[in-house]
Amino acid sequence: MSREAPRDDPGDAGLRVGAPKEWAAGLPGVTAALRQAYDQMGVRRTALTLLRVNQKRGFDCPGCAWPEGGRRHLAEFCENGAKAVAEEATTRRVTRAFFAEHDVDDLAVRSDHWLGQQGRLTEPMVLRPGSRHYEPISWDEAFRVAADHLTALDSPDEAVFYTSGRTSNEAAFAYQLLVRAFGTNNLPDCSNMCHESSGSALVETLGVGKGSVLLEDLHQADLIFVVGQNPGTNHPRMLSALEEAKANGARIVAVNPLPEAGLLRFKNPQKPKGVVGQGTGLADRFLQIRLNGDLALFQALNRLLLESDEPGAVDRDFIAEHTHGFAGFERHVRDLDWADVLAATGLTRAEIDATLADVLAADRIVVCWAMGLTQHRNSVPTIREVVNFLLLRGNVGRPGAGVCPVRGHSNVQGDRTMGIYEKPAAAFLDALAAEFGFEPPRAHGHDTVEAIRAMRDGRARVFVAMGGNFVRATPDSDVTEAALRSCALTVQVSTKLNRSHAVTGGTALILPALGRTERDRGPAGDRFVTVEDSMGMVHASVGRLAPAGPDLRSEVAIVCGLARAVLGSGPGRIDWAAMEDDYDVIRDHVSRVVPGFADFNARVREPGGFTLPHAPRDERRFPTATGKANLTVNPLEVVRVPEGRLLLQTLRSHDQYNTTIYGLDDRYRGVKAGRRVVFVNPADLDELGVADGSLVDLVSEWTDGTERRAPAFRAVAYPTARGCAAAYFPETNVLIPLDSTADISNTPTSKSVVVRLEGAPDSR
Ligand SMILES: Nc1nc2c(c(=O)[nH]1)N[C@H]1C(S)=C(S)[C@@H](COP(=O)(O)OP(=O)(O)OC[C@H]3O[C@@H](n4cnc5c(=O)[nH]c(N)nc54)[C@H](O)[C@@H]3O)O[C@H]1N2
Ligand SMILES: Nc1nc2c(c(=O)[nH]1)N[C@H]1C(S)=C(S)[C@@H](COP(=O)(O)OP(=O)(O)OC[C@H]3O[C@@H](n4cnc5c(=O)[nH]c(N)nc54)[C@H](O)[C@@H]3O)O[C@H]1N2
Ligand SMILES: [Mo]
Repeated sequence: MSREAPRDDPGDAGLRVGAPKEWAAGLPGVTAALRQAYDQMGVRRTALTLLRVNQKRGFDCPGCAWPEGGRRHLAEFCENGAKAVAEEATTRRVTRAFFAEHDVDDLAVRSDHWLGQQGRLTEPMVLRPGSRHYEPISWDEAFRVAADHLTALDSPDEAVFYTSGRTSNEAAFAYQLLVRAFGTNNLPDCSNMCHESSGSALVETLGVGKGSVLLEDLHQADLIFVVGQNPGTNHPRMLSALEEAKANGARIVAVNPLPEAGLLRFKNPQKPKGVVGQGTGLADRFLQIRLNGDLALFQALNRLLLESDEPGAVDRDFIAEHTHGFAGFERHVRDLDWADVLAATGLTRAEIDATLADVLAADRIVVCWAMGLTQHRNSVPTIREVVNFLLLRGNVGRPGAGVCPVRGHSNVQGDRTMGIYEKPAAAFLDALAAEFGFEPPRAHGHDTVEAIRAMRDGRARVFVAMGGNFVRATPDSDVTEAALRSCALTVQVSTKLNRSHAVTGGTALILPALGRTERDRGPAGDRFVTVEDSMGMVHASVGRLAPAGPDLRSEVAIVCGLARAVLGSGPGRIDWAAMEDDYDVIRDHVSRVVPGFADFNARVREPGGFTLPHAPRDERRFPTATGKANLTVNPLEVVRVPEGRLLLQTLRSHDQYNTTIYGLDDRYRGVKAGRRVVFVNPADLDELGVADGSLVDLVSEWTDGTERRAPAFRAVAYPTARGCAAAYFPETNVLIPLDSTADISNTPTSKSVVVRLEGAPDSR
């Protein structure tokens, strides 16, 4: 089933594995980033570009969604932010000559790394039925090709419109408007694979699907849990906030199967002593939990809090005034079985008791989390239990306390706020109808997994992606690729080449977009866009670099051009040309459709932008079904992995951005020049009879009896929790069954895949 090794991939011939690091950033972080940046864009452009990241009149870092904070240092330096910028601001180009040289079959056997290294896409390209080469096409003709396919469908629901999380608010709003005016809610997005579980759990329990803390809250907290998150790699600027919290006296508890470098110790490259000295020890307590043990851990803490004699262990006033469901919750938690807790977490009772002592000593608690909590079958109940934990001590809606789901893509939160959602609220659709004078579709659309099923089964025939790399980011790669190939048309609005350009429908379009770093010239001067960070701050992003080519268009312009071709003059009152020429027009529409955006155009021009309202945070008001914060009952089901099997998580190396592979090292984990590694506890390797360093196939086993194989991984003895393994995505996405998703959120279970290791001596 699986592809042969890509031709131009150096493979793992040079793979070396050393000891993992115990600290993050410092001088090696600076040099690693600058090396990458010089390589992609030369010295002068590097200096010009990196100085503009996250500055008041600069562009928003395309790296992650961590907020900038009030005082933006000149070049708040972040290694992986710098790499994300270099990847976009590269001087390398993919031209028509490139596509003449490489046909799609050639591109389809290249590695993700090789594809990304070819540089920026520069002009619209089309792959016509029967042809194997992309050829140039004018923008107008490209829009016509797309429009012809879309309007030929039997129903608008046969089209799917994906969005990745870098798309600006303005482009996202225009895009969802186009899709709904066309007549469908098929708006899956990367969120479906990312923080959907957080949104589902938070809407139900607190009434708002977003985090309830601001940066100041983190600085003021007494106790911060960092659960299922690797900030040293994925949110490096968060380490500065943790450092500041520590300086103010906070304790930090890291909950993770892996001893991630950034959690243990941080050398702030911003401070001279961080470059040469010992840095700051971050985590005061490291709970090396088993994969998927977090529901058990938080439920155990909740039980201990309920049983504690300590005055104020439970905030009874808060419970009485602001919550609903306490009695049922208490009954359930008091029945918790300690043997289950210890089996699920792999922790000792002493570790849990010591953590309880941290909790009791803290007045203000924040829990931060990312993909380690969201990508399991029971992710929604797990996050609900985290909410229970915070509610028990009144840790929502007051300074220094709250929920902090740390978002991934830099504008993934904003895209959802703008209406990129397959299950839009009736109120949002009503507002859209009133503003534009047409009746949007009401039936819910496909999320990411449902979209793949629809394409697989022939119920969807046109696929359009606003950014991202759908075939690589999604699970069950072989199934997904076949689904995409069965489409009549696939359209990718992209900045860089990736595998989604090589796995195509009968006709395929590549529409090259301006990136965030680039100047966006309009008829009335330069245009800017806006983004929302992980803490609900909305601010402007202004590109300054010369565009990668004269033919690039902004995402907004692409949406508006496509809309005119598809919709003609209907429906309702939508002036696509006005929106395209002047993004203020879009922002005015947003100000009337999306709550919290009144006076959008004026407020976003204020330095630093503005913060969106958040009822639980601002007024301790919980807009849930009960009108209170809901305490929930979450049954603990311990995942029992069969004998001889491991539970595999698929995660990011230090040298990648999702499916974009910057390089082949994972510095903090001691891996150099290779990605096909599987980290396993040495005691498990012993028990399985697999030698450290040997080659194995990863074989996943699904409940329906099917198996999936990812060949030729190097087994690496690594200090992960017992029974658990880790390997990088996207190479391992082939192992994740399409039907293996989280209850309620339908997020693929990328962090719990049952696998066995099979010796494969001849597979290279
Ligand atoms: N440089 C860089 N930055 C990025 C990205 C990138 O790829 N590169 N991606 C962006 C995106 S879209 C996202 S969503 C975020 C992702 O940010 P993260 O969530 O930090 O990313 P992952 O690499 O998936 O790491 C998951 C972490 O959770 C731990 N973990 C896994 N399973 C469990 C579990 O069951 N319990 C607990 N307690 N821990 C667990 C893993 O050991 C690992 O430390 O980062 C964003 N920022
Ligand atoms: N096994 C496994 N699978 C996972 C995950 C995991 O942890 N494990 N994580 C999941 C998560 S959290 C996420 S968010 C998804 C990510 O899924 P996606 O968002 O679909 O994937 P990315 O790799 O971020 O997309 C990279 C591509 O986006 C395009 N791009 C970059 N910037 C821009 C821009 O400004 N505009 C436009 N139009 N295009 C741009 C480039 O062409 C680039 O090749 O993957 C998910 N998949
Ligand atoms: Mo993400």
